[in-house]
Amino acid sequence: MTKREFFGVTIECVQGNIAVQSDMDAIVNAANAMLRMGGGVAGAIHRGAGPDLEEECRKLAPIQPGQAVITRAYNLPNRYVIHCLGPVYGKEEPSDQLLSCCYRNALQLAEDNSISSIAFPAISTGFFGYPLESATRIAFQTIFDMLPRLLTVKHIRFVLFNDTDRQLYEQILGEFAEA
Ligand code: AR6
Repeated sequence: MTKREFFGVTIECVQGNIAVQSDMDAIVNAANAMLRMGGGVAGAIHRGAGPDLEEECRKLAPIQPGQAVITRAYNLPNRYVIHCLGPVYGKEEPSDQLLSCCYRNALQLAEDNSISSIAFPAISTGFFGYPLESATRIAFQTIFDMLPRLLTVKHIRFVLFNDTDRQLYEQILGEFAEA
């Protein structure tokens, strides 16, 4: 696990479960439009948070691809959950811009809520079918564009479900770091 610092912000890529990141203020959900439980990341987050999360989400749904909304985290070990609706690859276009909006809007919500640490999953790369490598480049490009303007966010963690995905993230982060 490598931690790197850019513009005073620590960025790291770890293998694990997004629902057990107890040292992070906020975790990001790869949500569905209705902000319901679902599978993958959304399933893990809603199971960890308990039914009160769906109750709060009900008032905020539906959301559009690229949009992000924030809720409390209930039984999860975090203060907030930021729910992003990623694009369905090849269907919701332009997919790259919509995916970029997810990362930008999530980070903006983090700043608006004085959040200092935030963990992201690889939005859209599971059920929504986005190829991992292009999705990873979009995630880093968007975040690197915002880094110089971040005031409250000091720690960004990418949580990848398996070690192959984590290695790809590390490799692409290395390319951005050298650019
Ligand atoms: N922690 C970290 N990463 C995970 C976890 C976990 N617990 N579970 C899966 N991943 P997905 P999407 C990885 O499908 O593509 C849901 O049913 C997974 O390997 O959760 O945006 C919602 O309800 C993949 O790389 O999100 C929506 O309907 C990545 O996280 C839809 O799926 C995202 O996978 C959203 O699809």
